[in-house]
Amino acid sequence: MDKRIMEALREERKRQQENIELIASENYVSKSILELQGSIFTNKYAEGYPSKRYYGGCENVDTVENLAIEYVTKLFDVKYANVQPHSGSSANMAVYRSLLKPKDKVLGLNLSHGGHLTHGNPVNFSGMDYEFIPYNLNPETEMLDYEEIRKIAREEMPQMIVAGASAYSRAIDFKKFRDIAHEVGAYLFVDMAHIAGLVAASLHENPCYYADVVSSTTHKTLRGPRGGIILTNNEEIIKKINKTIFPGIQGGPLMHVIAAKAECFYEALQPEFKEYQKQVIKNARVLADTLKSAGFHIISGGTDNHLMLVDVKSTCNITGKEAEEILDKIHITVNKNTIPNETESPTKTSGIRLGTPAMTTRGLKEEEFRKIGNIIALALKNKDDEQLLEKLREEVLQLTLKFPIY
Ligand code: DSN
Repeated sequence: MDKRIMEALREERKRQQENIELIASENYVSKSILELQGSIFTNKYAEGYPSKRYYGGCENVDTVENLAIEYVTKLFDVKYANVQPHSGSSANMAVYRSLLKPKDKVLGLNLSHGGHLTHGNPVNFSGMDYEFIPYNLNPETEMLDYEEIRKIAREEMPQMIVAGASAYSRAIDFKKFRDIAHEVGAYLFVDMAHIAGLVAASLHENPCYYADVVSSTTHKTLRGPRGGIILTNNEEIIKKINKTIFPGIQGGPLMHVIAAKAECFYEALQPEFKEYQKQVIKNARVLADTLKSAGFHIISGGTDNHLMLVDVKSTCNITGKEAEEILDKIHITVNKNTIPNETESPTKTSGIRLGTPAMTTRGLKEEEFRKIGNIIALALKNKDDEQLLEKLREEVLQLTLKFPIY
């Protein structure tokens, strides 16, 4: 292997081992998933779908794609699945292109209120190709306001309503979304990327029971390889989705990733996965409570899922960017994040987003997360005390040493 690439790999292994990883969308995959993603399935071209390929020699990749479909439809109790999207963004693009015409009207959660770029942000293809109308969180509760969404839907009469978020810490009521969509004759599309693992473990309402179509990534709470999926109970919709994914927007599927997705869905069907997800939620509650006790404002007052959004500006008078950098110094990895009614630019922000899936995989429980909350609070409140930061850095290294990554 090239020496410089090998060196980067070595350094990344060291970073992942030594750091407390709190990015809510990251996780550590199993050794089996790592092995499959790095396997010889990467050598194979397989344009098309199982038994309908444009290349010979597809008998083994057909097996893994069929297994991925079998396991994922069982996991989410849904009839049809496309497991080929290379990412969440390409899954979402396929959904829009299958069900909408350019310039159709769509409702989506505002990015700075917890939405995602592909839910209609003006700098993203979704905001350019369709007329997205953003909805916001309620200014008082900092939670989704279903009456307000209904009001906007009635005024705008969109062709589609998108539900789902990247930085929203509360349970989402998909039934309410479905009722609103029905009322105005719109498709309901749920992007469950962040909460897919919780849904798989029956710890969050399953959007497949309510939405016309559901997309997800496979690498967040679901703890699989990086990639996307699309699910639906509607035969006409899956036919359109399949055509849009291939030959519409993608060529050859990444068969090594699909093999790893199959393993991910298999792992998520095991009883241990539910125990893992229960611990993810318990750990998030402890972390949020610890930070609240230290005086931090948690957006919406707490969390029902795997993440929380912390307003660092109102407590410590620092930006999210500064908070990210301070925590980086002591080996805690987080991401700056806009908060509702943001006053800073997206490159600075007033908040940070924290999630528990990755460190829960490493075996951390409530006691460790209480400790992490206290370390974060001390570091952010004493950002210029180099001696204290050094002591906290040592504490983090001692903690991560006890929980090896592989
Ligand atoms: N960028 C991802 C996240 O961190 O939530 C969403 O795609």
